[in-house]
Amino acid sequence: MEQTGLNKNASSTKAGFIALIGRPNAGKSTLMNSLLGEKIAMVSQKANATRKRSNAIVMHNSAQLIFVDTPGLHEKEKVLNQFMLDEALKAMGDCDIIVYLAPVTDSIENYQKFLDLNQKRVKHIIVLSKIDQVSQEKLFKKIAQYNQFSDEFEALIPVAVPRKVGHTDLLNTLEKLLPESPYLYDPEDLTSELVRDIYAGFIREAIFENVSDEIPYESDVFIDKIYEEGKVDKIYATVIIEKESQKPIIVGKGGSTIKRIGKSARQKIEALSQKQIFLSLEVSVKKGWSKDKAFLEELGYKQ
Ligand SMILES: Nc1nc2c(ncn2[C@@H]2O[C@H](COP(=O)(O)OP(=O)(O)OP(=O)(O)O)[C@@H](O)[C@H]2O)c(=O)[nH]1
Ligand SMILES: [Mg+2]
Repeated sequence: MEQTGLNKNASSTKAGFIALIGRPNAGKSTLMNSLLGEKIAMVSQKANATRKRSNAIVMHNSAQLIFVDTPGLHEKEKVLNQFMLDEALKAMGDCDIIVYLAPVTDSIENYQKFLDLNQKRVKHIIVLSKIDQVSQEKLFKKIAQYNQFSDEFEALIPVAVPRKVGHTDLLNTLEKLLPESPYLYDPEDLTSELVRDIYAGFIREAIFENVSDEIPYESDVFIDKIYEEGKVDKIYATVIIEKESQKPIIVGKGGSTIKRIGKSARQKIEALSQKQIFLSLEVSVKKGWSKDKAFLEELGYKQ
């Protein structure tokens, strides 16, 4: 049956929220982008890239799978880290199904910690990620370890994003587990996120790519304004950093680093929007921003 618009016939469709949960760097955001077939979430080789929940709406047969990407489960220290952990825990409690992602090289102890955190005992699937990085033998050994807990999970699916290994299997399994429901969003929508949040993520991704050490973790991005002028979308954004001493690093000699960040972010935004983009980046120092609750709310860290 062809679906057009919101489907009111609850008996023929399925829909629900699927939280992507796992340690930092497990590959949650990468998998969400890959299942959607569009890059909307920022990704990094460095851990603790994702800071707030975001979602991707994936249509599969007659099911609407709403994937919720979350910050990695990690030890808390700062206000921002506490926010990030709470985001993940809330997503776990609010969803229909959890996909617990663990790189195939990860220790099984982390899975046991996850089981303790899943206090509402929401149904979960294990996704063993990055299986392209190990031999078959190592993969089978790891599967055997997880299988000791087979009463706990609904399915275990090995996945590798580069060749989309395991994607159809994962979507089919999730479709079976989802409740019957009318669609919760327009099937044409890719996400319910605001464009400004997606673009801020791409600018953060470009910062992660271009500056090392602590700056990616001690910075954030605020979109000041976005407007259309002729065929061009104009975006004005501010990069917030923690210390005056970080300014020359992020700006670079003659502005070279901030220009590189801007160019890379612009290309990522253009790839998604399919429009010509003008991006202007300012740098502003705000000491202690990641511990300032009111300012964090301004940046969109609201629960
Ligand atoms: N080889 C390989 N690399 C992968 C795969 N999936 C993700 N990666 C890489 O793993 C790194 C981390 O990916 P992310 O998607 O940012 O991980 P995350 O779980 O969202 O991390 P946080 O947001 O920090 O919690 C990136 O460099 C990805 O390119 C995979 O299937 N194979
Ligand atoms: Mg992420």
